[in-house]
Amino acid sequence: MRLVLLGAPGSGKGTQAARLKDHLQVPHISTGDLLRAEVAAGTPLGLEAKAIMARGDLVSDAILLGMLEDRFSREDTRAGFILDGYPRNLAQAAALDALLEKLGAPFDAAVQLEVDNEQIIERLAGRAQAEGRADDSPESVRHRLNIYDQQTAPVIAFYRDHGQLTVVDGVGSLDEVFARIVKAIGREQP
Ligand code: B4P
Repeated sequence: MRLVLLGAPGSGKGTQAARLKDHLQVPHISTGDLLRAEVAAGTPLGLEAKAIMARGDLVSDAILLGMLEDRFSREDTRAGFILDGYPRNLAQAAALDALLEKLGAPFDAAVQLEVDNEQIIERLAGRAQAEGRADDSPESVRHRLNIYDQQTAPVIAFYRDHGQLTVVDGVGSLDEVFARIVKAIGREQP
């Protein structure tokens, strides 16, 4: 299963991907986690990304593509993958298509987790208190939601127009949302 997980910041992509990876037995590739690992390790890329991420802006497409090519060159992605946090704009969607075509493995499903902004703001405020992530400050969350509307919503529209999108209600308990996703992709059984 090659799954692309889409949705606004805080819609639960990372939360559900962590469960889906065990269910589907494929790696979870989170561009946010890859970037945070670079920041934590203090690499040149991480130093560049740190302030951009804290503001809630998108890190450059070139950096993201390089990271992704590197990750997809690893053997474990042959079995499939759950891609979380990418693509976030139309240029990234085109780059992903080209990358997967090169690997001879187009994605099977693009699932959008749909959650209203009020709930998102509430969730990220909760995470800001629990984990203190710099980009969960109210100012940064507002900015991330604006970027999502301007840059990522067109990706969703593009996949919808091409009949590649499945929309799943992302509001409810973790178990409820998980059950909806596996049903939507026809993988209730592992
Ligand atoms: P991400 O790491 O992708 O962060 P996110 O959008 O906040 O995460 P997600 O939707 O996965 O939310 P989560 O499950 O954690 O990106 C962070 C930054 O990295 C970006 O702003 C950008 O700077 C950079 N970046 C990443 N990818 C990039 C790209 N492709 N191009 C350029 N830049 C990129 O859930 C959030 C909270 O909700 C958690 O606290 C969770 O416990 C809670 N929650 C989840 N499901 C819930 C439910 N059903 N009910 C109640 N709470 C729930």
